[in-house]
Amino acid sequence: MLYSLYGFWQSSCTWRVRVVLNLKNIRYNYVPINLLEGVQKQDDYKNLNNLEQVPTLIGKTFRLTQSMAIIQYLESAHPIPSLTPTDYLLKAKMFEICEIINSGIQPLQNLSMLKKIKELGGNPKDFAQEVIRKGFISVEDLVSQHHGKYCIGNEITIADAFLIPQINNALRYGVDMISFPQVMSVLEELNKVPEIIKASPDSKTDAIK
Ligand SMILES: N[C@@H](CCC(=O)N[C@@H](CS)C(=O)NCC(=O)O)C(=O)O
Repeated sequence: MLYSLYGFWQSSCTWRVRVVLNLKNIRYNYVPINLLEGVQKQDDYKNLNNLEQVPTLIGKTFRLTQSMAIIQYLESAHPIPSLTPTDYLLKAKMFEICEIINSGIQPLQNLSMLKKIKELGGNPKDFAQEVIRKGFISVEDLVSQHHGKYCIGNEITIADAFLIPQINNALRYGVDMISFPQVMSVLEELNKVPEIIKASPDSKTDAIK
């Protein structure tokens, strides 16, 4: 195998990478890191990722953290099929959606952030719902501009790999997604794609059934 992917079945950032690996038909070795048992904080794993987060991708000569960097590497090293629009503006629009999720939603509803909110006396679920809803208002607006099956028109792009796991997080935290019909219609289309179904958390070896 070319790569080992260290991840956790429920981790949305790992899920993004799994979607891209599957769409590019790249086989990989999967190494589960149980976030709920704190394995990400153990020395062996911290030597790979000192932010104590998943995912980490190991190749023959390198180690990469950060799902966006990992996905960019895979997109360059395995360019077919391409998951990036050739049109410059659409490419920027794709990254706009990715970044809303990558830096505007996910870090604010991450496990360690929600633990901290609880420690400070706040309500983690309310907080998570608020940041997810706010982010999806923006994503819904962007997806609506493209009138396609997927986030950006009728080709699957990296934005779709970011979208699917974030919708799952939204549903886990009890966000009512009825207000985001375009986003949910993209999900319906994506759920018809076998490579995407195969990337779902339930099909991972470390999934708690
Ligand atoms: N920006 C990073 C974020 C990684 C991240 O937040 N990972 C989460 C799982 S999705 C994690 O490992 N959380 C562990 C913790 O909070 O203790 C990326 O995109 O890879």
